[in-house]
Amino acid sequence: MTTREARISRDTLETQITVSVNLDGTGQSKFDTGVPFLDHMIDQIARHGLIDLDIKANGDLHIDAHHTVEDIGITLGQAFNKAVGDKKGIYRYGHAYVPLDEALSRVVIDFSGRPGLEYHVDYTRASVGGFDVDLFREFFQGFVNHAGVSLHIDNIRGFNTHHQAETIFKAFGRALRMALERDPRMAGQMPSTKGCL
Ligand SMILES: [Mn+2]
Repeated sequence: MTTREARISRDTLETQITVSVNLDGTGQSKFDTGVPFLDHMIDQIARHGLIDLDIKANGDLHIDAHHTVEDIGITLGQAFNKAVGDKKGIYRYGHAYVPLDEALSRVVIDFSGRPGLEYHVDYTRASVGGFDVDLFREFFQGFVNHAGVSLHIDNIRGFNTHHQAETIFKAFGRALRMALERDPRMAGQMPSTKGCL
């Protein structure tokens, strides 16, 4: 069984980012992004997705975290797209509901090859620990555009913003894991009647 790994570097005048991903990992993660709350959230993807992640980012944080967060989403999407390869034998669809105390989120993903984001989240506060939570939409839009996935994110309830965000990222990790797992009954076939994704 081949290991699905990729390493992508992306340089612009605003950010320099390197992402390494192993979809068949154990949840090991290493971050050096300068945005601690984002690190805490992406850590949930690694842990609950059993995906190894190593992310280094050097962004224009003297302006704000916008470019860095968006570009990490883009680079992570590119790394996933490369690592997942031809998608033969995977479940393709994944979904998860994750609670954290009062908060509950649902994430549904399809490795369709077509980018699409439905993002339905009303944060009760605009920021957590100095992090503007509206940037999470930019993160997911960047990921979706470059991973080529349909992604539906709904925060169903919650009043603590940290909990709202954390349930989204945990559910995202779980949904990724389900979608990317190899289905033994598929026996390496393409999970599409089109023959390609
Ligand atoms: Mn937390």
